[in-house]
Amino acid sequence: MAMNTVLWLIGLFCSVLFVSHGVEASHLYYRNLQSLQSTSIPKNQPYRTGYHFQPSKNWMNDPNGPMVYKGIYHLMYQWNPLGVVWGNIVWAHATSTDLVNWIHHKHAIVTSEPFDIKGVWSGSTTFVNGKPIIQYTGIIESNQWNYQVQNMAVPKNLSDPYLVEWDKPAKWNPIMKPTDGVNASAFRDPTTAWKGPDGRWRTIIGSKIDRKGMAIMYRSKDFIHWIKARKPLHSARNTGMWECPDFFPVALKGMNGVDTSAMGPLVKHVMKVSLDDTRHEYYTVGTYDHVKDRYIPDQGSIESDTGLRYDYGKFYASKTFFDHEKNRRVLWGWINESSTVEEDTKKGWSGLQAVPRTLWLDRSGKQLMQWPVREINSLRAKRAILPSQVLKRGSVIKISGITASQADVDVHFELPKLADAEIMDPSWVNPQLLCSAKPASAKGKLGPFGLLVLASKKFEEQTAIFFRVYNNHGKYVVVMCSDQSRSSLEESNDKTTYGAFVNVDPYHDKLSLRSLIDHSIVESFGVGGKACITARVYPKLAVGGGAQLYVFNNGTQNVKISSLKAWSMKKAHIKY
Ligand code: DQQ
Repeated sequence: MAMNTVLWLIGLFCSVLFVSHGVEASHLYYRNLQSLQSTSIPKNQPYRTGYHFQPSKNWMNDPNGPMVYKGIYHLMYQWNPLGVVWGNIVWAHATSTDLVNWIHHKHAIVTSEPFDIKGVWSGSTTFVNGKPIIQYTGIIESNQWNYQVQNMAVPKNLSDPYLVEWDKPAKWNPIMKPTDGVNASAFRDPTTAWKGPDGRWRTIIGSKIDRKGMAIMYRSKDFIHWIKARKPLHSARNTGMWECPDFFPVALKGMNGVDTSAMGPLVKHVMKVSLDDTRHEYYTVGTYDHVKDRYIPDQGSIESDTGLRYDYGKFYASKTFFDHEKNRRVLWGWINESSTVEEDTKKGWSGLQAVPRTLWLDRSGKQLMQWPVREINSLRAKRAILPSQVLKRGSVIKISGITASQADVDVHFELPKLADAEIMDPSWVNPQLLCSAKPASAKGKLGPFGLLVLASKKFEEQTAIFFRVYNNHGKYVVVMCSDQSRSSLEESNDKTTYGAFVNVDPYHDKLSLRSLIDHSIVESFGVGGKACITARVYPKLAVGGGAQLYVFNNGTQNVKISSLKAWSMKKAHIKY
């Protein structure tokens, strides 16, 4: 039996084991692998990234407690110091002055006390009177599997901008226990807290009762003693366990972020949850009724992973923080591998963080917009420009002169003859299925047009990110696809195609596409950040100098490139 089949069976066995105990694991447990360091990590690492955040080795998952303190950005994250699969988790800690280059410090939080002896899981930072306080989930020793409580950690030395030392006050921890009928194995991931007009702090914890996902709310006067609210801030039927909830205000107008405690007529609120069952996230935009302490999503919101998502590809356990120094809200999200555990073991690492994104409310008030933080532009090096031109039907144009395996490309299209769009089939309600049924190779009328990235010289390998435009009873529907089906000659990887409808009127607006290409990751931002799709790919031929970049049009109608710029990207410095 092949090694990966064996590992898969072990994984399956483990999940079955936990389900039979009535407990759902948030990650697959590979008990026999979690402390098995990869021996002889290969020097040749074609899939390690140049400018995405990743640890030196081993497994990484959720971003934890991000913040900016005294001009220094902090990113902590769930890390396994001993293996390439989930397990032995600590809070690894890195800091940066620009969100691009990072220096690691000693682990911020590790298991040590009765209140976290079995695990230090995800959590967030809140500024309380200017002082950062972390709240995180501890796993305690118990007959019950994965018994979860919430703890706090405070900096030992507030004059150290790197906040290297953290204290977990035994006097106060745990600060929240799963009392009152709360499911102890479904009680985790405290959010950044906010202060209500009554001066009391509020925080929420992800949970569920049967299949009803919920955000349990706690209140506190002093940030030490917390009292559970009778009702959750919000819940939704049939969504399963809510991991890593995030709840924050966004300004009604403009791109600036606002403090997590901001409320009133100038803001809307956003609730994001990560669904353990599907490993997808969704968010809604709505109103926070601070008198009743309830969140009410706007009418028409879809509360499942068919609703709005930050990212329609790989992106999970995300978390925002308010960057008070630059007045923006910044989003971090974990991107896992699409390769087998066997491959991860060979390369010696697993998991990346997406490039941090600035996030704000779209002018429509109905959805969020996202864009890579502007600091990423500082890595732009050699530039290639394609002059404005018609991209004829059936054409493929090469973009030369840059490092196509580590690049940033931004293209804007104009559509001269919208009337020729294909008629939308009313059964196409799921964009991902539509994109899978119509890959880049399937000719259309207005589209597919977009980028071919990480393409090999003879196109045996290629990842295509593209648009198709349809006519739906006189209204235009735009779908954005990321087609990984031909991304690698290697068969064992997950090559799922992703798709998203983009809420845009191509009659008035240009269809733009920016892709951050980084060896094994392609992060794409459609129409200024209205729809984002992140994919992991593992080409065999399109690596290093073997990778090519193209713009293509496989529709029967010409489209116009109004501008195309691409840059080689320099390497970010990450010190371990
Ligand atoms: N990962 C953490 C949990 C969280 C999950 C454990 C989400 O706290 O629910 O590593 O990926």
